[in-house]
Amino acid sequence: MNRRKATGKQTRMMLWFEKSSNRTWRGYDLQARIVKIERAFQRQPVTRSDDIPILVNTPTYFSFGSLDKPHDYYSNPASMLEYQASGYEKHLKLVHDDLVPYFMPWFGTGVLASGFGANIRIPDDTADDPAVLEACIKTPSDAASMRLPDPTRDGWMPRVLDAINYAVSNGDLPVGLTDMQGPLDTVGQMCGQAQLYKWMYSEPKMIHELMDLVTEAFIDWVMVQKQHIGEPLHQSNGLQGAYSPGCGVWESDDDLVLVDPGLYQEFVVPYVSRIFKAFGGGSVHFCGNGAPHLDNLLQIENLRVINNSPLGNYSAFEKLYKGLGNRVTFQVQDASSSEPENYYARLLSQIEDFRGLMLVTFVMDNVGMDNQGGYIPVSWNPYETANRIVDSVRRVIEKRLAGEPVIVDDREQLQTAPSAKKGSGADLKQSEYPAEKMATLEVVRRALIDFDNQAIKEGVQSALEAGLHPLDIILHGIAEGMNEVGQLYETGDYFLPQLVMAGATMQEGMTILAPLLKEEGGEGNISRGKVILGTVKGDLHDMGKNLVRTMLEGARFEVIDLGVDVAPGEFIDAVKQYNAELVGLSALLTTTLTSIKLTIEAFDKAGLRDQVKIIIGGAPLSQEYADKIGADGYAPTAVGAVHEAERLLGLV
Ligand code: B1M
Repeated sequence: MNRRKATGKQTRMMLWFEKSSNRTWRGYDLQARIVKIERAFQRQPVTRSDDIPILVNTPTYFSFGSLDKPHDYYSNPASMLEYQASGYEKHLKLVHDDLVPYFMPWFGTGVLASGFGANIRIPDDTADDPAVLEACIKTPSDAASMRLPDPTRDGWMPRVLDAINYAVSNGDLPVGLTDMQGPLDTVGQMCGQAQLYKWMYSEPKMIHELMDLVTEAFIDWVMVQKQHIGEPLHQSNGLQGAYSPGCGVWESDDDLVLVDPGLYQEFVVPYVSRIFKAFGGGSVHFCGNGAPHLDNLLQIENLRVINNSPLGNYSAFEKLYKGLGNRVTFQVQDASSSEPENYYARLLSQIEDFRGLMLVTFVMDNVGMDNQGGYIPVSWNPYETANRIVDSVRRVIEKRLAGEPVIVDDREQLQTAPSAKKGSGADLKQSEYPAEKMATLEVVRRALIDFDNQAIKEGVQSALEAGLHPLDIILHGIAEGMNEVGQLYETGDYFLPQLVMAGATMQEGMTILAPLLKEEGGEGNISRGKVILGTVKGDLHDMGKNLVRTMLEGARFEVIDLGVDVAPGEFIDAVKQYNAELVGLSALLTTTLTSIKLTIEAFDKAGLRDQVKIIIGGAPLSQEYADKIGADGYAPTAVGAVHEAERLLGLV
């Protein structure tokens, strides 16, 4: 890998707000809010609810959940600047929060990865964000050929610089950094997340080299942006929608919630520490449960801010917040709640020390968050919603400071960890084999749980030598093992990388067994049905879908995986081509729920609806929604998808 030394000429640069004349914007006095935020960064005592900064971004700089982005938002810097500036002006007039405006040059989550060659999907409409569609590293030799990107030339980086330059020259807002996916997320986008997790085990040296290169590129990229902005290295005009005076950089580590603490410690902590050292401290962002990573987060050097969306997991938030022990500023970033009083009462009910707490929520035009952290369609006035949030949070904190209990509406259940579902993925009965044969099956089952590729080959070989039929090895060894792996994931004992590895181990076993079954004409016995699977149009999340594929394959379904961003017509063509009886649709975005509905309608229109059963799944979906749009099945988990497939095909 070729390295280029990052250059960072930073002489006498000032933070925009450091000049006292800059503490007013278009006639709005920002002084009090700036001081309040600075106090939160110093983690000064909180004696009144008004000491806590509440920042409500309306309208948002990103497109997800937005109804009014101009059509040229991503191609014309003037348009992006005008949209944000006029939005801030309206906001400052109507909302009584602590927002400090700055221009966010937003181009989606894949800018750094695009600099290395990852392909970005340009959204069809402006209610969606640009994001990486395709990995650029498919083999270890691709990894070895990676070079540091040139921000003036590569991928979407020049667009960001154009927007920064335009805003600096023509605007009156301070300018901040673009989206900064950290090295873990960026390498995940470059390799594909599942491939990254496999390589963390099989090619650790290569992944460390990639993390090293991407970290260097990240630092270089921030320095270049700061030079164009005219901002000091150790300070920032704005990070992820919030004025964050205590640190120079932020990094998004969404994949933190997906990998286990061991891998995160080895492959991420040292690299993020290096970034934060270069900028005098930084902020780590992630959506979801970070509690398992408390020790890792505490090991990151120069960590100044945790920016987290707890997504309705109240106990995880409490554990994380208290565990950090007021050593950092904590920004709660959840999307706006549809019942703010209730939501924040639950979230803050066990918190006593409010030093360093900030609320940095955002209001989307047509999507809100329910009390379980699920996103729901809404129709509301963003500015009224923002004021409701401010008032609700202030009331909750007032009560907490006065030592009064906050009244929590208990009609809805608090989120609890999903309970493991009992039952097998492949309708297995415990066989009564002699001990010698059982021992070989146990080796196969165990190999999957330990994702030991050598052990599964040996186990399968000894099972065959002991006289077991290939189909029995699949049924009583492989399928049972995979089912157990799925349950370990659902109970939180395994994380995504372990599932990916178990899937790869399963393939090793199947490579030996499938040809044997084929030879004796029993191929039909392997496949219990053909499934066309994909993430629907507009949605690029693929990890849940990949897990569903692994679990279905483990339960002997033949899966034709169409990938992400799949249009209704592509599902229909695949059903015809493979004569499949089952279709699986995955969606992670509330805004792509309509794609699920449109896909089902397209099957109706094509006259194929009676020939296939359709299962839907993904975090924003529910049985209720499945019933409403006429899906045949719904599963909240990958193991559940197997149960649904079996039920719909009459296999149980
Ligand atoms: Co995004 N993202 N993301 N993201 N992301 C979420 C989903 C979000 C909840 C985070 C948040 O609240 N801020 C939010 C969606 C909100 C909503 O609409 N409900 C969100 C958003 C908004 C976005 C962007 C719009 C951000 C932006 O650009 N403004 C953008 C969208 C891009 C696009 O798709 N057009 C975006 C981008 C990204 C990354 C690229 C950075 C990355 C995706 C990488 C990838 O998938 N290759 C990413 C990630 C990693 C997440 C989180 C952190 C993790 C999602 C995940 O993979 N979970 C997520 C927040 C969170 O959940 N903590 C978030 C693990 C996976 C195994 O679970 O997919 O739920 P899941 O699958 C489960 C079940 O749902 C079920 O089984 C699986 C295992 O049991 N299941 C099925 C799934 N499919 C099924 C199908 C079935 C049956 C069951 O039958 C067919």
